[in-house]
Amino acid sequence: MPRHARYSTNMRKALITGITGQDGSYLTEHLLSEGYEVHGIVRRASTFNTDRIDHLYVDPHKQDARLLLHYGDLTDGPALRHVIEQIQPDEIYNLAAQSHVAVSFQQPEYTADVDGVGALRLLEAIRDVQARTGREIRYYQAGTSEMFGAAPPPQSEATPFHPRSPYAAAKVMAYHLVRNYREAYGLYAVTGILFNHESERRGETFVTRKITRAATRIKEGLQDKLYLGNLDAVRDWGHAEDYVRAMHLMLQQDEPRDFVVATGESHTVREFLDATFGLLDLNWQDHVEFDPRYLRPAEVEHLHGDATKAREALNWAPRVGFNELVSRMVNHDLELARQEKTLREAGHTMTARQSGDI
Ligand code: NAP
Ligand code: F7E
Repeated sequence: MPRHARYSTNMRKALITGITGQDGSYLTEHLLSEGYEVHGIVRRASTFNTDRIDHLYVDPHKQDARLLLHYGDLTDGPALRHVIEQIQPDEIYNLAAQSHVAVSFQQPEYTADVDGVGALRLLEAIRDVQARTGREIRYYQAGTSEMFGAAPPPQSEATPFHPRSPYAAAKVMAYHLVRNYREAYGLYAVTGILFNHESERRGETFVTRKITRAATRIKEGLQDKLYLGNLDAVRDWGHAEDYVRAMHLMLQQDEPRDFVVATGESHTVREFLDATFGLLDLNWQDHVEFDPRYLRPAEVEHLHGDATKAREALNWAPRVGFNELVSRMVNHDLELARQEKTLREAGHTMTARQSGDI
């Protein structure tokens, strides 16, 4: 974390909040490949939390370092403002969030502060810095299909929001703030309304990764049971690598506009189980048990996106379909399970939890 980093003058600069998350890591790869200097905000933690971007990290003392990290937190307005003043980025991608829907019922106030008010803190800082420097800072807000909640499918930009969790309500707040700052102050600020997107880097308590981690560990004899909640929920699952391309495209348009990003293909959690365990020649009914702890006080039953606007205006289309998504996650996690087994057989104590969830 350099206190006085050297910033080149003509290279486009992006600032990513949530850079250590699933999407942050893929977006960093994408922007570096597009020639950007990428800055990221990371939270201080007592353990390292940069696993997903460690492969991209270059010692900031080296002349060619184009990935630079800064400490900050979405709950700390002055620190965010300071980083924006210091970097003066061309683009800001606000991906930081308490992003787990079930957890948002347990930590509603914190979720609202980070996911809702956090966006406001960034927008206010952008407004001030932009007014003072006269240089435009474009802003991307990570919106979500959870904002549609109970609205019947298919959901598009025209579908009214009906949030079903504190997480979704906080994201609706951020959506309206973005729209308001666009209308009131002329900011180039947009919300991408992204449907579920997964990957080999997905957090292990989201249902897809929880399933692929458990199924592959079951295959290797490392665990026997997997505890889940509602198997009937329907989701439109894509691959995160595809979705970060859409984020970048949204900030390259002549006019700031919001877009839905989705595959247009939906499956139940049960079908995700079929696909995962099927690839491993296992029968999920022999291993999956119901645990009411994983039910939510209010559920989002059916998400199915209509991304026609993004396909037409951004020329964006997903490259990874459902079967490839599942097989990439399964192959990756099978390798992890095999490594774990080898270490275990060599007498090493492993720390992986049985269910990957609390
Ligand atoms: P993720 O893996 O959970 O990553 C969240 C990121 O936010 C992490 O870098 C996390 O830091 C950071 N963060 C959390 N609280 C913070 C705080 N108070 N201050 C600063 N940083 C904080 O989420 P994701 O799947 O990459 O999603 C990225 C964004 O898109 C999120 O805003 C999410 O709500 C939204 N979204 C996701 C999906 C999806 O299906 N993945 C769909 C629609 C929208 P640590 O690493 O330190 O925890
Ligand atoms: O749940 C059901 C659960 O936690 C999917 C976030 O990235 O996408 C994500 O939110 C479904 C739900 O994702 C378990 O009830 C059953 O119906 O993987 P999930 P999510 O809630 O859709 C949206 C678009 C975001 O914006 C969020 O940030 O699966 N389900 N059993 C379970 N879910 C979990 N996590 N764990 C279970 O044991």
